[in-house]
Amino acid sequence: MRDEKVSVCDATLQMVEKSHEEGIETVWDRYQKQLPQCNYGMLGICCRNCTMGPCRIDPFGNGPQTGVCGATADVIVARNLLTQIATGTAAHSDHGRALAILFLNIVNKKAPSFYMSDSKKVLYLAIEMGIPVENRSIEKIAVTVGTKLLEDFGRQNAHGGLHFFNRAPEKRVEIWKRLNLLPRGIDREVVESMHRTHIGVDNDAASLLFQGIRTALADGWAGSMIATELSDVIYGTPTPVKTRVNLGVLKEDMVNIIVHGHELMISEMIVQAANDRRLLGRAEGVGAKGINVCGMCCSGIEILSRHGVPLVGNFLQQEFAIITGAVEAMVVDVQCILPSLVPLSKCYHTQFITTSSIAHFTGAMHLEFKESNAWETASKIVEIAVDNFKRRKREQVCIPQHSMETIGGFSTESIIGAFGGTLTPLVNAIECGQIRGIAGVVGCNNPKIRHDHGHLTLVRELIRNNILVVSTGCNAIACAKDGLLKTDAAEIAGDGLKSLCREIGIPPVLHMGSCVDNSRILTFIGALAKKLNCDISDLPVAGGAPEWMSQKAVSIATYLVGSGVSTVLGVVPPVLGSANVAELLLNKIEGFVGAKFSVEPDPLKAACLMIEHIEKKRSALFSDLKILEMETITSRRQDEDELLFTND
Ligand code: NFS
Repeated sequence: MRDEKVSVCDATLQMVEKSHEEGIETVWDRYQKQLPQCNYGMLGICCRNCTMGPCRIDPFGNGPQTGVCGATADVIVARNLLTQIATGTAAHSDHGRALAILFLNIVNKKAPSFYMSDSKKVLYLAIEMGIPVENRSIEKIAVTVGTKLLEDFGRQNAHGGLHFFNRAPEKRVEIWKRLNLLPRGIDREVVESMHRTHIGVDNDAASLLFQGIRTALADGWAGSMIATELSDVIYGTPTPVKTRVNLGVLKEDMVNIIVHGHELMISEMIVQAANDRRLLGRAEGVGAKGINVCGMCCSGIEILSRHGVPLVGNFLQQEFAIITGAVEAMVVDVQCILPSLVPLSKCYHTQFITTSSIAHFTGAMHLEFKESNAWETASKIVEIAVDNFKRRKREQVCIPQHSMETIGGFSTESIIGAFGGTLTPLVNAIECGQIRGIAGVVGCNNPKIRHDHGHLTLVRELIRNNILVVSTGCNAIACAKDGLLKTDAAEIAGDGLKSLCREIGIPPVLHMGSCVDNSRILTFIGALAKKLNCDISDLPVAGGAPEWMSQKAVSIATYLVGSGVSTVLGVVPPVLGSANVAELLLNKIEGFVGAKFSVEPDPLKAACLMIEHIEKKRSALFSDLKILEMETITSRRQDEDELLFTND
């Protein structure tokens, strides 16, 4: 029997059924086995930072109210949250550092398989960073750009300034300066956060939380932004591109290779190797009609945005791709890769291959990817996948016939380009009430929430209420599978947004890339605030993360709030064990940074919160504006859980 409760995605449900028939354990089975989950952990009031513990606080006030060292619930909760933010920032920023090093190696001719795809962007970056460009070769300019961006990781004080913070409007920078929130260097903030969480260092919840904001800002406006900008320079700045999404992009008669994770170096090279004549000939030799490279999660988004490579699915679909029985190789790098994929692959013929020096999985084949051996390693991986086609167990193969056409590739540049090279039409559309404003909806899947239901319910309600949605990461994949990233999805938008989409020729939900590319959203709203000569917190914008789960998501939500964007979370973060921390995050913080967190597991109610916030900001920003009626909840449609379009 199909367990409809776990997902709204038909392809996924079909594979859940297959997993049950074949006796395969997946993420939802493991989640059930964990229930009931530890309440101390959920409230954030357990500490195992030192070996006087582990300690826990009694939330009912009957037992201990401090750890052995004397740390209160406030300190323990804030310290745990800071650790999550530092981890998320480290993950995004290490990705950025890898790209900065690769970029310098490319311009210094030490990475022979790579080249600069967008040298115009190098020039723009140089001008933006105040680097002289007159009478200098692009190579020399590029070396200075790369060196200066790499320096942002090791910078020791805020006075030198991290390079992209000037993309924020002056009013925002003033707030950061006043609150001492300007990060000094990316690595410095992560290290200092870890230092502060050591036993007996920072024992004040507010102090810990403000360090969390400063660290997260170093992620959004520096580590992630460097990653995005240099990905564009090396691999090309995305422009709108059509492709297909969902498990149905796997091909029964071809060698299927999935690239999964977050970095581009390996996935780009595998895409190239899969077009190599020798390897195509080899595929023919084993009876395959070709080599089908597909993406998963953010690696998939990166190659989708740049080359239109089909995408298999989002975070909770990674196991089900293997369960189709049709995947010859699952090639992974870093982040969001379930360790369960190793034993799962062994139940099928799939070769699970790890490629990163920092991400080893016990029992996996490891082929380390380096700049110096990129082409050789990619070719070897494709060769292994091709040869593995012969081992495919035909009786195990079942590919759901669900895939959806989608449009990706909306970089900040291409969105502004779509509006004719200026933000004026967008501002006019908001001022005259054609649309209310903009929502950034982002984040993961989480087995605590019905797969994709939070994403789709929230996004549909927003566009129905004339809010343009920009989306990244696993939210964008959910929207893509549902057809919301096609231009004809404007049909279910409110009349104003529908007419704007038709005029401009865009979908009502714009796919801005991977999670690291949330920095594109920051760049975009920074430019919008400058255009309107206001702070980001004055803009009619809001953030939403209905199904978030990772530490990176904690960092993203924190830098959005720290940048002035109020953000609604669909999963309760582990902070409720401290009334003071919860009060600070849900209310008091607004008095400092002009934005706050909200928690609302019901996606329709979350939409209401976002719409009300956006409308409040819009009316404060423009006088004489047309007030738009809300169409939320009361307009809840009977078919809210059905897919918008039938898969074609
Ligand atoms: Ni983002 Fe990409 Fe997805 Fe969540 Fe993971 S894949 S970086 S963290 S799960 S959105």
